[in-house]
Amino acid sequence: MTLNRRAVLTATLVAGLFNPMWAGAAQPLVMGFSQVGAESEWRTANTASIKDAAKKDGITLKFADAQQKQENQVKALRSFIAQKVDVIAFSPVVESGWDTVLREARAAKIPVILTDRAVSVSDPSLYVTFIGSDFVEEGRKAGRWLLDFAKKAPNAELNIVELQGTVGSAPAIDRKKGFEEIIASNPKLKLSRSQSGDFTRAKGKEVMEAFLKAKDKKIDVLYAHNDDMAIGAIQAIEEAGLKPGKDIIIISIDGVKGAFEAMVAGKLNVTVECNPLLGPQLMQLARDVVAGKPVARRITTTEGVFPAEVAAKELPNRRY
Ligand code: GZL
Repeated sequence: MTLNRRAVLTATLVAGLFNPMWAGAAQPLVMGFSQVGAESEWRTANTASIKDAAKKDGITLKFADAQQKQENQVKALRSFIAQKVDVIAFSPVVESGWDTVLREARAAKIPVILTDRAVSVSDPSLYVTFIGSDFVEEGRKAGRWLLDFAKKAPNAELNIVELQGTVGSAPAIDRKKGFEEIIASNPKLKLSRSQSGDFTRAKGKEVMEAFLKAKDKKIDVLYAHNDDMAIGAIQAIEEAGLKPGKDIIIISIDGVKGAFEAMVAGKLNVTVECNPLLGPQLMQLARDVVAGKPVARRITTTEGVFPAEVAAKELPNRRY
């Protein structure tokens, strides 16, 4: 064997000895993440938080955007199972229809973490834990703000219209439930119309236009399940020649920058915070789950309520 060939062979062997595979270095954890879509400012911030955290944490992230379609999420979860990822995390676009694919993940011994939205399954052991907000409490916070607002004119009946989130989604179901639970204590508060705007600005504007065209009763209050629909509705209200935030009081949820800007402009009255920055907690949770450490079944984020009066001061502090 020539000197040259021996040198090459030796170099290869030495390099091989330092291959992390052989050095016993831990392989990066691989997470499959199925995201609802890119329907709102909140979702954009949520996705950024997850991607940034995975990068910082050295976790290999396989990310799939479902464009708000459940069938795309089921396909993504099946693909993650086929790729034998270490852990699956996802934000389920709707609550039902997950039992079969979650059973497939369990059969493949891949743990599943729910983030942001919950599922309704026959066997809760099909997922390890949930990290996200308490949507019922968010609805209650919106209702409590309105109860307080109504005290300014105790004898006035207030006609409320509601822009619901995606039909069948946990936030839409629970935000409605919490809001109605609270306003039930004041018979002057009447919810006259309620329709889904699918959490988007475009649909929120379209449905608000229809509410305004109905002209059956003067609308006093709009309750929107997220800021993006509220911002779309603000456009419809202005195009109808009315003053949003004054002629129609607007209550929404998320606390995105666009909501703070609308409040500073006097067009939105309050936003209930729903924290999308779950990335760092999710990555730590994934490591703990894969390591077999015990984790809480439900981890909820702490969130505030931001009325228009504090918007200008708070806006510079907003991280999403
Ligand atoms: C809530 C999240 C909702 C946001 C919307 O945690 O699921 O979905 O409120 C988003 O903005 O579309």
